This record gives sequence, structure tokens and C-alpha cells, in this order.
Amino acid sequence: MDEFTKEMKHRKFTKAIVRIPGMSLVNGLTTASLGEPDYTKALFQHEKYIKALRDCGLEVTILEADEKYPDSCFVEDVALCTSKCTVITNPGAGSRKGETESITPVLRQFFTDIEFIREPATVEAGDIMMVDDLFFIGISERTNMKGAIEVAGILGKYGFTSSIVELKEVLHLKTGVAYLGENNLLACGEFLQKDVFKNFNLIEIPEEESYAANCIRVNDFVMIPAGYPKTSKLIRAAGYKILEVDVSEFRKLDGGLSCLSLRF
Ligand code: CIR
Repeated sequence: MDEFTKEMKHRKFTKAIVRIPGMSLVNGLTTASLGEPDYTKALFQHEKYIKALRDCGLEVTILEADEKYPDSCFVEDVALCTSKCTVITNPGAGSRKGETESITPVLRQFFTDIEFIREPATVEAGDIMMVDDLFFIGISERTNMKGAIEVAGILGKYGFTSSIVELKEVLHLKTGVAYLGENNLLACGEFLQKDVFKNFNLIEIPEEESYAANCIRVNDFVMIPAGYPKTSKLIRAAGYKILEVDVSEFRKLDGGLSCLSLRF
């Protein structure tokens, strides 16, 4: 398939929202044993990330750091932005619940239809993967079944369909899978064997590069984390242009490329 056809078939994004990491970032939640993030380096990497989004053609809204919430730069988790509505989530992580308050007025500027997930339902949008009009919703330690059912109900109202996927090994669904478009799905670990993904053209990410399974297709490019040569080669071989961004400091907090922005 040529580049032109690819571009036409994939949802075009025009905007992104990011939040500058605060100094409290070093106290963010993590299961990784990679040490504390270097704040100065994280800020620098974040700037480059914004530049990459702009290079993909997006207009980027940059929110100020919020020191109260160490993980608040991972904006993806607090809202799901679709072509028709936005859903403000209710993060499963206790320390992240308050992050939704400050993102709501920002999203009101862009969306007329705003929906909310409320206790006892919990959802983090890192668990939601969009595949055109179909949304895969992961049940994880952060997104519970009630949350997944609520999101699916909301999406249904807007004409979208949903499919629920249980995950065991990783933090969020999109930690281990990424939809590139054109039926191509990057996957690693537990996701390689899941029935729900069997009709995709699976691009298997080798275990040693599993962090790079979290990539994002943004218009004509696939943004991928820097330092994963096998993944880079696989994505190029599938016909995509890539933009590499170093996010090593965010990896130390289990954060991937997708988590650092909302794209719509
Ligand atoms: C957390 O544990 O919530 C953050 N340290 C990382 C969030 C990563 N978000 C994502 O994968 N969507």
C-alpha cells in the first residue's frame, strides 16, 4: 500500500495536549527498577516529544506542570478523545484520581460532548486502543470491569463498538499493543496469542524490545521510542516513516510514548 492510501485511511489528528512534567515526577508510580528519572533530562526529552508531535502536523496545547500530581505528565490516562466525544476517566491509581479535575476544562475547549466515568468504575485510557471505529478496552489493575463496561456503553451511544481484553502481565493495554493502521498491529508478550487480535496483521515485537511496543501512529508517521533498532526495522519494513524520540526518563516510571499526549 502506498503512503497516499495509508494517509487517507487513517484518522487524521490535528491537535495534541501535553503536560509539562513537574519536579515531583521523581515520585511517580513505578514498577520498573531503572532508578529515579533525571528531571532535567526528562524536561529536555519532553520538549523533543512536543517537537515530534508538531513535526507530525499537530497543534500542541502545552499545560503547566502540576506538582500535586507526580504522574500528571502522563495525560493519556485521564481522558479518551474520540472523533465525536471525550470521556474523562477515573484513574484506578489513587494518587492519580485528582488529575481529571484540571484536564476537564481544557477538554471543554475542544469537545462539546463530554462524558465522565465515576466510582466505583475505574478506567485509565492507556487501557483503551482505538482501531478506527472499534475500541479495545483492557481490564487491568487500573481499569476494572465496571469501568470497561461503562466506557463501552458511552462509546456505543456515539456509534462506536468495543471489545474487552483482559491483561495480566503489563500495566496498560497499550503498554503491549499499538495499532498502526492498515490492519497492522504491533504486539508483544501476552498479546501475541489473544484471540481478539487474531485477524490483525501482527507485527511481533521481540521480548528484549517490549518497551517499544508502545508506539503511536500520528498522521504520516509512527513515533517510536529511540534505542530499539529491531522494532524500528520492523516498522519501516511495514512501509511506515518513523520519528524516534528518546523517552528513557519516562520509561523509568512505566510511561511510554503514547502516555505523554492526548491526540485528536
Ligand atoms: C503510572 O503508573 O500511572 C505512571 N507512572 C505511568 C503511566 C503510564 N501510562 C500509560 O501507559 N498510558
